[in-house]
Amino acid sequence: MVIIALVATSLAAGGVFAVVLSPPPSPCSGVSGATRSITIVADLNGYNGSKSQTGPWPVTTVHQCDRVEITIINNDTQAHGFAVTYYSNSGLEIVGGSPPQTLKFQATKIGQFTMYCSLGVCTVHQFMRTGLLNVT
Ligand SMILES: [Cu+2]
Repeated sequence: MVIIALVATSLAAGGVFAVVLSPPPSPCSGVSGATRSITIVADLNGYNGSKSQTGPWPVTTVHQCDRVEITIINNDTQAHGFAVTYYSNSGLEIVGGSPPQTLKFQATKIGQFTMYCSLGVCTVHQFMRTGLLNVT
């Protein structure tokens, strides 16, 4: 009787786990979306002059399933990073004097995502923490 109860419990739990663990279908499967090109210039004024802004900067809005291409131009002599929460947490590192780099991803998830410098050592780091990507 105990054994039967245990088997029944594990089967029930297995069923629950199977439901929880099966990945949801991608909201963008089969959807190519529009391409959104964004350019960010990193220099001693921050990202696109974010040093002189009080709120989030730069701010950009795309639609869900759009293909986002963010090009980072580093006009500084020191290295800067560029990351986007959820979409690219590790981000890019652009050494001073190196060619632009482009981060590409499909905006599968709706929400607000921070665009920020993923290197903590640059001298204008405090101005590179408030970029905002809205996915609507
Ligand atoms: Cu930094």
